[in-house]
Amino acid sequence: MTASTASILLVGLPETGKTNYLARLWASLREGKSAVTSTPDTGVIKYVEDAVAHLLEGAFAGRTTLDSEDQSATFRIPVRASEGAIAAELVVPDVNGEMWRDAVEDSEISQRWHDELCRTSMALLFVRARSPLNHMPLDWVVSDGILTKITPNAEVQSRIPTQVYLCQLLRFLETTLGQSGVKTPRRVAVVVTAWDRLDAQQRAQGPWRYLESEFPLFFGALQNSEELDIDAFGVSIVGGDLTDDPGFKADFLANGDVHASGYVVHGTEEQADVTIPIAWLLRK
Ligand SMILES: Nc1nc2c(ncn2[C@@H]2O[C@H](COP(=O)(O)OP(=O)(O)OP(=O)(O)O)[C@@H](O)[C@H]2O)c(=O)[nH]1
Ligand SMILES: [Mg+2]
Repeated sequence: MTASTASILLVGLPETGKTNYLARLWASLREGKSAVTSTPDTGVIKYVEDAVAHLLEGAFAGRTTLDSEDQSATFRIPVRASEGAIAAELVVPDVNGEMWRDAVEDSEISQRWHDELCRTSMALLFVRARSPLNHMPLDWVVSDGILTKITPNAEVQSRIPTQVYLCQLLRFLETTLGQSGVKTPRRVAVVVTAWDRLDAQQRAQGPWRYLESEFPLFFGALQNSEELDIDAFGVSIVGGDLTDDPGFKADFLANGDVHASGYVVHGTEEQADVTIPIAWLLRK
């Protein structure tokens, strides 16, 4: 990475859709017809290619097991948007979500990822719509203490609302992104994955409204962040659910083309191009 090249990191709690988005993104980057493209001379990147292979077989890619401290496993995919846009590199593979969850619970991020965030000025922050792991109720008696210091008590942890974790992840980004003198803008695209799982009314209202109703505390923190340039995106990587919707899966396998599937909602507008959140990060 040269000093003038920005990098983009994927950040999110377990099972929030990081790897599957990366797989779908990679399919588009490889095809070269989207708002963001990549130079294909990066060779065959097995990790992402394997994830794409799952999608082609009509299954979501599995959970990430890579050791987050294994630096040798990290590589960077150069990404480019329109003429004049910021050139950047996507840091892959995405770290598994346990690392981010532990960082919140310990109120501390490992040195290796702290340094990576400081060298990075942009991030995709993942939230998964209707994830069984989303813990919704905000219990102020518990959360109050957590916001000042995350408790090591397992019983209490299991009641920590997801939005409290999200607020802390946002705080990490605010305090680290671009801190080692990076000149490119400090930007965060909040990506709400599995957008296809929401009902028609929620989908029509767009990702900001979704965040406001499901995670009001996190929504407030995003709105009040003076330090970062933030926008929200709804993403469905293939346009439906390959796990719980056998009809959709059968149709996808019979007629689906991974490159023509999936969409992004920005504002309330739906667009077929899944690279849109990256294009937003890279805009001049
Ligand atoms: N319906 C639907 N489900 C999705 C979509 N994207 C992700 N998912 C679901 O989310 C699950 C988790 O996705 P992963 O990509 O493995 O999540 P991750 O953030 O990489 O998880 P870790 O590796 O554990 O950190 C998948 O197995 C799918 O069930 C989507 O666009 N639509
Ligand atoms: Mg993963």
